[in-house]
Amino acid sequence: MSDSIHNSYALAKEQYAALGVDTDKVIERIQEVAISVHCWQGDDVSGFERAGQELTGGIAVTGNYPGKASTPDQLRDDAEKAFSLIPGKHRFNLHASYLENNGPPLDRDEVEPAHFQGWIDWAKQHGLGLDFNPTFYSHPKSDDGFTLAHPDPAIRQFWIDHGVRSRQISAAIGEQLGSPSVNNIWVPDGMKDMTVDRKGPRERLAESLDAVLAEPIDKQFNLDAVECKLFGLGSESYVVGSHEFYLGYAITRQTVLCLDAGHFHPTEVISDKISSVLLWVEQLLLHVSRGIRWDSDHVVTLTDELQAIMQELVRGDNLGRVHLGLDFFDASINRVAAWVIGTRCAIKALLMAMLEPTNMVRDCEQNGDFTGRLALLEEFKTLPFGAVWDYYCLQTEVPPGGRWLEDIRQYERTVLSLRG
Ligand code: RNT
Ligand code: ZN
Repeated sequence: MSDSIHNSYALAKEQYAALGVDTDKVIERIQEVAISVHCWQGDDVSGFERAGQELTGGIAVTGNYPGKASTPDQLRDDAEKAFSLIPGKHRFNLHASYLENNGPPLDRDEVEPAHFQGWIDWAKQHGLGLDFNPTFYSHPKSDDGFTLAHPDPAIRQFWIDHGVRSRQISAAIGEQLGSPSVNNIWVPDGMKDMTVDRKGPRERLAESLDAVLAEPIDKQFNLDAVECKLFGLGSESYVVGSHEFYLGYAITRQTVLCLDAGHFHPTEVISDKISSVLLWVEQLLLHVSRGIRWDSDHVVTLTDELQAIMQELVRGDNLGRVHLGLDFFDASINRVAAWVIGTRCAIKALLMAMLEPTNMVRDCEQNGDFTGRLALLEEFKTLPFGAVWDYYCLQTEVPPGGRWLEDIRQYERTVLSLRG
């Protein structure tokens, strides 16, 4: 098997070289790109605050595949399994609700770096980076559908305090791991039906965010990001943190802007937004996801849009300014496999983009030869990209092709199926 992969790679390398693409260099380059793998696919966005906590905030997980992680150790085991089947060195993206608290129950406005030390030590041990998110949902104080924009100043203050503490945790993570942690703020605030006062909540959200971000923190340790959304379940008519809201906020406050692929109108794509917003904000965070009808969070697959996103990052030379994160949750399939499928697809799309003989089509475009551009772009689709992917997997000691699935099945038999 490994012989045939080497042989196929040698042929592919020649074919790409004839088009001016150095596949060895691409394989070197792609290893520098870390994907921030979201913890919440592993346990249906449950977290470890309380058993049986209901998921709220306008997001929903469907399915009841057995074997879900219900402790931090189980989630780490599952993540390690997933990472062992994904080429490259990556990051793990935590939510505040994934704390480890051995003391008396504490509320969101009391979380501290100490509650994440287990995660930090684990990340260090495995050479992973970590990112962070304050958790503004699944909590009694978010049950009205409002958090940072809540009309009650006391509730607003509670969530501001949570935001402040989350930033401090994120900074502690970044400092200990020697790599800035992106702290992404997403709030579910919005209304189900016709909203008369659309301005007030937005003014309050801006003011609360300013309070959350007031403390100066070194960007070496923590990077603040804000995430917009068009609608959620129960916030169909009005979302306070819309795209326009956060675009303006990120520009004026110089934060990172987060674009989630599932957070726009179904015909609207984030791939076309990247080159525009990068003119005005310094850095982007992408939540790579796959929206289907009402759901913004299906497992990422190798779609046209995923390829278009990665093409934008590579063609536009934007990788240095974009943090690549994943955001999906599916409980109807093996959750560890979901991580592997989504992350491998993201990396595959990136590899495809890096292998593209872009200069050839760029020349066509610049010369007004749109026939040539279309013809070549279609021809590129059947270049032997799969041979390079398999070789890359082999080089990084993860299973090429579909062989990782047997590993997952084995893990399901020996670990997941034994969980209560
Ligand atoms: C929700 C946002 C947000 C969440 C995570 C769990 O619509 O996409 O990013 O998915 O924070
Ligand atoms: Zn998201």
